[in-house]
Amino acid sequence: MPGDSTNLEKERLIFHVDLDAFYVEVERQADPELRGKPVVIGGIGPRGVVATASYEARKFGVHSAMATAVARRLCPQAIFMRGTHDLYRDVSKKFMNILRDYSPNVAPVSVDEAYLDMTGTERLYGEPIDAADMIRAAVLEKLGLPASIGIGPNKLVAKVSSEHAKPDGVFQVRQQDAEAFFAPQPVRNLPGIGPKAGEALAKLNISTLGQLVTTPIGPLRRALGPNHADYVQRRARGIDNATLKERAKAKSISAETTFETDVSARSKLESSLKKLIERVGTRLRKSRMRARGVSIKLRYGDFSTITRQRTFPAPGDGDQMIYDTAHALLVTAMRIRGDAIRLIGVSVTGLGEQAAQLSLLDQNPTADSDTSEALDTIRERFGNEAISRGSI
Ligand code: DCP
Ligand code: MG
Repeated sequence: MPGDSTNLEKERLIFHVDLDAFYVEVERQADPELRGKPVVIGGIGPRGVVATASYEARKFGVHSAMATAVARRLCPQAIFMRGTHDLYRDVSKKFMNILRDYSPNVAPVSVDEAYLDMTGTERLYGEPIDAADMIRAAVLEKLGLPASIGIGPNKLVAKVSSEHAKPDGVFQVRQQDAEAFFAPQPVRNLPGIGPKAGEALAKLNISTLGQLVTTPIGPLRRALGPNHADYVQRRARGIDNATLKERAKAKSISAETTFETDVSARSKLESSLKKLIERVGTRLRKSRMRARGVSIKLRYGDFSTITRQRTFPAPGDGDQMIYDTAHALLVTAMRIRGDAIRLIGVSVTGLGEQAAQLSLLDQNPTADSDTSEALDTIRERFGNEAISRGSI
């Protein structure tokens, strides 16, 4: 398409703005006593998980997604708190609105981060670094929160640059420098390379992005799958043509829950499974995708973990179909091993765009998709607890 190629020839200017230690800094606004001290926010019960930690606590090795119990061991002098989640949501909205003062094209990605297309703003704001400092100053003045900004020719390079800008800084990488900037970095620094791909690459003795770029595509395709290999190798060179609103492709959507105490009652497990599927199903339908199958994860009291997967009769997005398949997996797994369960998780897999699948392989959309969508609307308006199916 001629329109596309002109867009790609013109170098874009993309900012990735991300607040530093977001939850902690919001709490510090409310209580200045917390400034300069190690602070950990997250679940504070025996099975709680860290949402985030102040940079003072990170020095001791504390990080997001770590068990709070481990964080307590690493940094006992830290202040541990649950956090004020309604407040974070409000502040997040204000933050996004400030960003909209600087660009008409703002794409929020999570509560505290967004991409801004700043292409063509030099006449207005001067050098990109100066524009970034202006935005950081506005966020600091209006919200009291420190922000870091990565600047790049696309979302990918901007995102990786912002990690280098942190905390409280700006870091710019131009297109011609992107490959050299990426080369020495570990492969896991590349968004899109998760633990599984990281392991597959380690088996090929690939640990840096530079090595990934120079690996012949054949072995790479065998290790990562044909589509993913090409995609990842392009990105390892800092190439990314995604528009601002395009989301990185999710290949699965999952949710899991850890019980306060281990559970062996089937009814309790079934109701947890149902709730998880409602969450996963809502996200699936929101993303306008269909899934080819579902997998469940069960972790027992001794931490041993199993996953069981099954494909659907036809790709779909309805809660009922997901539940029926996942439930069959659960029942079979419980028959084989009846031990009490610590964690249950569910994930829908093999995701694809609805339109493409409808025309190519799915002439028979599942009947309960419409009902599920109606429930989503109600959940959105009245909260997730407002409705849940009596007899799924
Ligand atoms: N968060 C969470 N659980 C996670 C990761 C993050 O609840 N596993 C929450 C808490 C964070 C917020 O999301 O404050 C933003 O996530 P970031 O990854 O941007 O982390 P921070 O803003 O806390 O730190 P920084 O961006 O400075 O690394
Ligand atoms: Mg952040």
